[in-house]
Amino acid sequence: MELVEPVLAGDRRALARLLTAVEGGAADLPQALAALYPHTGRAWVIGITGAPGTGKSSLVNALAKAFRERGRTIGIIAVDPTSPFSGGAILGDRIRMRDLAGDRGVFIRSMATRGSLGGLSRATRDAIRVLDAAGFEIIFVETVGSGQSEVDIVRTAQTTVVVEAPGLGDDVQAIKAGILEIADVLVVNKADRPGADHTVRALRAMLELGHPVSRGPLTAHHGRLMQAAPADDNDSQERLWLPPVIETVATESQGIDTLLQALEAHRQHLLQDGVQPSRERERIEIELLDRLQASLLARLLSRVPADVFATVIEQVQSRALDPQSAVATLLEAYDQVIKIHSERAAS
Ligand SMILES: Nc1nc2c(ncn2[C@@H]2O[C@H](COP(=O)(O)OP(=O)(O)O)[C@@H](O)[C@H]2O)c(=O)[nH]1
Ligand SMILES: [Mg+2]
Repeated sequence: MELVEPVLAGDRRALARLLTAVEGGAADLPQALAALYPHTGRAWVIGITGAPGTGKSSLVNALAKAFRERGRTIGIIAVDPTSPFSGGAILGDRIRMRDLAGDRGVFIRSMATRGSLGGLSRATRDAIRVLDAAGFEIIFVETVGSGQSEVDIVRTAQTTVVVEAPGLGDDVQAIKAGILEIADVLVVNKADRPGADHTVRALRAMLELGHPVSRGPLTAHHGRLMQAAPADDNDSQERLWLPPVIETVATESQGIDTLLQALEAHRQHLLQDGVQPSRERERIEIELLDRLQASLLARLLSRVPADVFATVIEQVQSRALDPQSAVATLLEAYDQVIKIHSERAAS
């Protein structure tokens, strides 16, 4: 793909075109991504997740400005699976991020889902890599934290921020979605609204439940990075990180400096405490399993005749076959096709 060289050279139009290819799929995309891959792995990927309206876009805007003032270049990917065809939400994000418009050190991209959410998480990973290869130092990924697929997308990040806001009907929205476990930093945004203190207390209580204090010689001061006592053995790499809870008013840039410091502290934790390599290895494993699953399924469906699949569905519906046996039948059908293929090839 002729876009690879210009993207590496920082050409923004080539970058935009390549990201469009990532979203829509292009025949020579795999080769382009393969060519870019050796140039990736330098960016710091920060995931921002939370319920709609908590202020994620506003926070990304404020954080991006603050990091720009410190000379860092910023890529922003806003993932919104709820608006499949570039609806108003995406336009809203663009407008809210107008403060950053015209700054060549910032690149903003909205991604909407074309196909499945699984496809979206693959496209998001690829988009992150493209921005990484293009040289952006910090990449924000904003996602709506409402389900497993969004959690999967967020897992791509090195540092994950979970955003809450008071007065959204539920005390603490993140608990429902089960994303509290993956939070490295918790933000209670809209701290100018009534009930913010209550939300902060609820989150700290949840964290206390989730973090066994018996894990080390630590005192339970939440909202603060806890340094584990110097380890006697060198192999006790993973020091305990307790997610701080930070109050912000994104629209007024209040609390943004504190949040930025917490993010930097987490980055240091990843780099200095030897956490990064094992985390990355985990992410790669998850990604490979994810891609393998999709590829194997696509391969199987391309080989098993559609009428065989239809027959099996009917059999399950008529109770002649249970679902797990149906899967076994389909796998056998696939093995048969492969066997016939290889016998033909051999003769
Ligand atoms: N009062 C108040 N409003 C905010 C704050 N942050 C964001 N908002 C507003 O809340 C709405 C949703 O913000 P947005 O950033 O789009 O949320 P997102 O859906 O999570 O990305 C917008 O109207 C923002 O102006 C805040 O700290 N305080
Ligand atoms: Mg948003």
